[in-house]
Amino acid sequence: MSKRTFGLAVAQVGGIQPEETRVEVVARLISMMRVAHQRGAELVVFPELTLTTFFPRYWTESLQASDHYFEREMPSGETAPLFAAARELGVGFYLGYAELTPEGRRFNTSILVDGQGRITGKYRKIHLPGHADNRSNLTHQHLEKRYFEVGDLGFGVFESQGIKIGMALCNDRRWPEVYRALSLQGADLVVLGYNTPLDVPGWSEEPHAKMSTHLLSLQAGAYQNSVWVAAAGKSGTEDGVYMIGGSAIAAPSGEIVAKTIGDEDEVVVTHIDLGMAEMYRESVFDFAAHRRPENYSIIVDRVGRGEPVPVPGFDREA
Ligand code: CDV
Repeated sequence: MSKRTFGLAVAQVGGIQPEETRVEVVARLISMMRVAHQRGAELVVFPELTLTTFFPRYWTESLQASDHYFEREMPSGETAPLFAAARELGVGFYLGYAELTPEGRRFNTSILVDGQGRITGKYRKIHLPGHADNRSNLTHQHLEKRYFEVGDLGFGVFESQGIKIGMALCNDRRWPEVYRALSLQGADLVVLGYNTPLDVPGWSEEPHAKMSTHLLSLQAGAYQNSVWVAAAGKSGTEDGVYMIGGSAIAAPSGEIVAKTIGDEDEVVVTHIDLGMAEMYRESVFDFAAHRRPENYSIIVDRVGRGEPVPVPGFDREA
């Protein structure tokens, strides 16, 4: 097993209140990037929709009235200092933000930036949770299906800082297809940002289960696909809504090797061994030797749960 170490940080962001400015948020991100750099990080993962409060909790009659939550360019005047810090420190980053394209399309997006401040990867969120209609009886809503289109870039893996990095966003981490699509493209590491409110409309999971299903998703994705997974979230109270935090790094063994413990801005750094995945890729998860895609067509042919498919020799009507 060859040892290849890489300094990896997840930077959890404490709640961002509606009145906080981009300039203030970017300053917080830069100070976490400096801490990560001092501890030997080469790449820092920031959350989903990092630059603003999690605005899909608010109903809006007019999407245009919410354009101030969106970035029209990246970098912009307000985000340029983050790119400058990356160049100065030689540290790359992953950043989630709301994207408004020149054609007026809206996506929940993340970018990957290398240690020279160059954008080396981009992803637009595919699994958008929540609803599109106004549920005004709720104290807060989850309107990602109203604010964003389903991402149109697929699940991409990008060569950046000498490693292959797959990108995802938040709810994607709960779907096994995502990690498999990225691992099949040779990803060493999957990076993702998230916003997980404790109280999600229609999803009445016990508070302790919110954290365990979050971590379980990272661990299962890492183990079953022989990849490292790094996930950074918001934490603490944002405009009265508690976000669960628990930003973490999972190893190809499925173990959590680093995790935040607080509810404020917090950086954790680990020197991951990329070579550790090789043993898994060459044994139990040697995809080329053991996968049987001829039996997996139901996964792409069928979206929701349905009836059992016929099995030769078993007549269910009899
Ligand atoms: N922003 C998200 O995608 N949040 C979802 C849930 C909580 C709605 C998540 O899977 O964390």
